[in-house]
Amino acid sequence: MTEIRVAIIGGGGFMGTAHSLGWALAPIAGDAGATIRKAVLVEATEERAKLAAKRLNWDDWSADWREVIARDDIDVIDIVTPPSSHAEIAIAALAAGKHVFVEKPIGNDLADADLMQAAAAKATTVTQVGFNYRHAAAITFIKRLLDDGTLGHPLQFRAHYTQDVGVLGRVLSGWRAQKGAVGSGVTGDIGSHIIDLASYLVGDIDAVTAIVGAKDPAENSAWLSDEERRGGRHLDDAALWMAKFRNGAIGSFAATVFASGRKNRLFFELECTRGNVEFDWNHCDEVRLSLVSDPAEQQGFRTVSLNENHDDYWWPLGGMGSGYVDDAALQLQKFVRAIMDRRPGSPSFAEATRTQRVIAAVMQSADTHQWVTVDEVTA
Ligand code: NAI
Ligand code: SOE
Repeated sequence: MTEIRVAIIGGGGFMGTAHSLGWALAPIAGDAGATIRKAVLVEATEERAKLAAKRLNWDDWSADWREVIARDDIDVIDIVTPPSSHAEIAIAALAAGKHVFVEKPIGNDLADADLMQAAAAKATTVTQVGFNYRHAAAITFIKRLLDDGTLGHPLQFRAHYTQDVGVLGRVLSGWRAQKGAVGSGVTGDIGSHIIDLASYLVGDIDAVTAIVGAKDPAENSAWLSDEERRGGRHLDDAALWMAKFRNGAIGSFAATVFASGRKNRLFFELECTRGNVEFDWNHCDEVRLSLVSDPAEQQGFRTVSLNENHDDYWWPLGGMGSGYVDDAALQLQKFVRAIMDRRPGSPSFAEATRTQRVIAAVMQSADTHQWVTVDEVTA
């Protein structure tokens, strides 16, 4: 069987742990079509690299990603550094003939994303971006209900991604918060996940109109004015936007880290001509479903429990529970299958660049107070 040899860049942080577990689990939990070697963990310093490689069970370590990309015993470069370094590392890795998996958002801004998409288009290797939630078994099920016509035509998508880290004064990694450092704001950081899900399930977003808020966490007050936000040091901490999809559907989105009590709540409902689905990541083994064709006396929502009859649910018995690590592994397993089949990963650099264009459109609309057509946004 083919062995895929992976090097992870930035492996000592939050996602380094999730991906290390994911790479280990992927070929065990289901058929990835190849075996996986966790070959090298790269970190910013030798000490961090050595410690993380030992803790997360990687064969080797390095503090120099360029040297690792040049090695001919590495097939995949897995980038889990902050977004500002994604473009430089990914473009170098593609030029060296490696398959590239990069965490979301694809880059820090649209200029990065455009360069990465162009590099991927020239390469013969496979790319994928870490929009992990689209791989959950519940999302695979909803996608099938859309593709086989059970739900009919999408009409309205409403999504929230809410967390409490801002209101608690807790920032996971410093790079997330500061303008001019490396952060991409709440729209890029968590809003990007609901844009990805909307694009995957409903289709391309055509235009948006948005309001965003930024806040000094030390101040017990409302959002800064647009002028203060644009001139200050804080990125967007909250965002609301409405969207028109190319296929005529409409949508609304909310993302904030100032939502007391919300622990990584990714929620959406999708109304369609023949039914309605509701998903909440905090209950990720369930889908709430209503079908117009249900008998009159049974109308309303039922809860579907994901089980062994659903694609991407990998236990042979429902009710065993799946979660964040399963999702990390599922996306890596699918990436390996894409490498074996020589087809683009899901989402590819091109799809994730479109998501980055929507993020840029949201920010442009918040600044101009106008509807913004996504295709007209340039870096
Ligand atoms: P983090 O700050 O916890 O980890 C980043 C690591 O990269 C740090 O250990 C840092 O030392 C290392 N690093 C930075 N520059 C480096 C360089 N030049 N060479 C080697 N290592 C370097 O950040 P976190 O939370 O792991 O985020 C990383 C990426 O993963 C971001 O793009 C973020 O948006 C994404 N992410 C995705 C999640 C998801 O659910 N899909 C969850 C959390 C983060
Ligand atoms: C932010 O707190 C964060 O870690 C995001 O960066 C991830 O993408 C999200 O899935 C969880 O929250």
